[in-house]
Amino acid sequence: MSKIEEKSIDLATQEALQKAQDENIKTTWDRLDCQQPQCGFGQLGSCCTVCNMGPCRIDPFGEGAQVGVCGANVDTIAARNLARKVAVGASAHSDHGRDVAHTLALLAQEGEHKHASGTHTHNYTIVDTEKFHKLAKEFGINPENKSKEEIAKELSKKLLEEFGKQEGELAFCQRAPQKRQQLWRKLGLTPRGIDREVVELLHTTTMGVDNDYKNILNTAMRCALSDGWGGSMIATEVQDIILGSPQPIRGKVNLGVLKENYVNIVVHGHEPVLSEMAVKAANDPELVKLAKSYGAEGINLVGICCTANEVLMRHGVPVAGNFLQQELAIVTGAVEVMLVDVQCIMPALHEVSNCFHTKLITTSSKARFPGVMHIDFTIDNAYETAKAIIKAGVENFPNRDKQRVSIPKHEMDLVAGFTKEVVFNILGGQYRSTYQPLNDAIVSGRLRGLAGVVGCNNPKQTHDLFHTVLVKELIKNDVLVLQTGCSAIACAKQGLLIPEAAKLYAGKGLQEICEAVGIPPVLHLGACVDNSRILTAASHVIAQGGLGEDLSDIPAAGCAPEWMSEKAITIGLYFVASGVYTIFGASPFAVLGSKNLTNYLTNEIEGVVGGCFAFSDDPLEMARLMIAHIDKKRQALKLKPAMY
Ligand code: SF4
Ligand code: MSK
Repeated sequence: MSKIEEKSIDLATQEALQKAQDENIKTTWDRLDCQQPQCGFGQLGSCCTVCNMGPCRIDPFGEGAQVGVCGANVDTIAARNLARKVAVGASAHSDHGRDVAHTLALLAQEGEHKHASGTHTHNYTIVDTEKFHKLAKEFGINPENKSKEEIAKELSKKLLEEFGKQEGELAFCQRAPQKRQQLWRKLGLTPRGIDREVVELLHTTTMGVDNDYKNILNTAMRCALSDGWGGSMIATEVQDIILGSPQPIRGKVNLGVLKENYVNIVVHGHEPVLSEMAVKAANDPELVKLAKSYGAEGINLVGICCTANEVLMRHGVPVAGNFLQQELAIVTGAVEVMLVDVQCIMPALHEVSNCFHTKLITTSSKARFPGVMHIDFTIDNAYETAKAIIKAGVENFPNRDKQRVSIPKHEMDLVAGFTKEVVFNILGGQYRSTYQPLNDAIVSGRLRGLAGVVGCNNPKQTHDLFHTVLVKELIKNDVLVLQTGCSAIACAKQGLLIPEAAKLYAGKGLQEICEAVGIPPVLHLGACVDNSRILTAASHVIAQGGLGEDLSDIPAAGCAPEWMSEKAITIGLYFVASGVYTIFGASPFAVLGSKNLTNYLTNEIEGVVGGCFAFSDDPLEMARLMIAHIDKKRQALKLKPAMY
């Protein structure tokens, strides 16, 4: 078993892990130890369970079986395995997008009901009217002389149709540069309907259908694009409309945001529709009064994972931690309720919460745990549900064992909320929103380029180490870093998401820019679905001019250094299919068993779509590779070398 300092670089995590160890509470790191050695066939992607003639596995040393019972070789098997993960990742993001679009539809219905009955029943409203009207126009709806309910009804119908469409092109593909759209059309990669692409990918990867690994990859890319330029983009856009578009906002991050004398409620998962109501309910005077009657000073709502990013971006709600800290928040002994929705919620939370007074409460009919309290959340009972959950937390406060409470004192400031619109405004000034200063900075070489660093944590790597080392190296070399998800939380904990970080860590060019406009050298763009913000921001960079005609021309690169989720693979593939050079960290997705597929993904595919993958288990090497790629793109554009 490795030492605690080898498990995480984060001091709060180390302290909480020590407490878990002292109290003999098992965490993900212990369970990883119990899994050793992990299956070599699984790691190489050369095991197939697609049909009941198997499971089959291909001998990597060329001595044993080289094909499965049906005759599938390792290229087919590895490509199918990868593709199925892409389908799952796309379905997770896109189902999230569907639920948010559905909320918009219900909002319209309830609004109509309100007009008819004169009563106010709904919990949600249109918060960002400007974005709402812009999006309506993008979908061919003229908002003039229409009530917001009428527009919401028409718009939600069109958005929901994006999921079930059988032909044509997803509407948001038109946001991509013309050249990229043409390439997708030429290659047959333009997604038609979101659900259709997921279903088709699953179909083609079943036994006895597609055996051409390159063709399987094409189908997978179309599916991944239906996530990035479809489901995820719908989630981001509609969340901004009904919950408000983020603005730069200060917040705090790490386990130290839990408060000893308060009722602590942790929201965890991905869909912000309920947690938005939880934020309101935590401030409900009736519930605050109740908390005080139990001896607490108030109610402290904090977040984990992407739900945390959502409520941070919109309300400045503190972030307790990223993926690998979910169990540790409970281990502090100070959490009354952990409210979970969907995705990235470890099944182990049930057992860990049973070691304390913490109530784990599930809220989605899609994500239930046996024996765990479930309070079903629906859009029309949103506020009541949130109140009931917060109340359960307040009533649980007296059950806390004060002797077992130990909250690590570590917390850090951060600034989040940098959407594509915000970057537009900040760079161009309020009256001249433009990306020109950003493009000029890249052209002049003051800024070397852009990097997206995203994704999860994985106990196979030292927690937060890769994110931090990589991002520090990038900003040192004048690369402006855009972040989402648990990666943003990792770097925030290390103090990289505050404007002051520019002086401490950034190269001279990036420092000058950050100081001129008052931004951190690392910009937090939101949750995992908000990777779609990176796509639209990059499209604006191209539209602004001077940096080529396609996304693949921009001096930019992406990386998921500590990834673990299938969703990360889908994100990686839609970035590659959009023309971005993308590195995956220590455990490359399981394709290495197939030399052909690995070569295709890391080499040949660049000639097809302009982007490709690289795999590395060294964060400094990742940075070097990304910077070399950025410099290659600068040369191709005939730009001067980086200034400093
Ligand atoms: Fe084996 Fe082929 Fe069935 Fe896969 S599809 S389990 S390789 S027989
Ligand atoms: S939450 S997908 S662990 S980034 Fe989006 Fe974090 Fe990865 Fe989940």
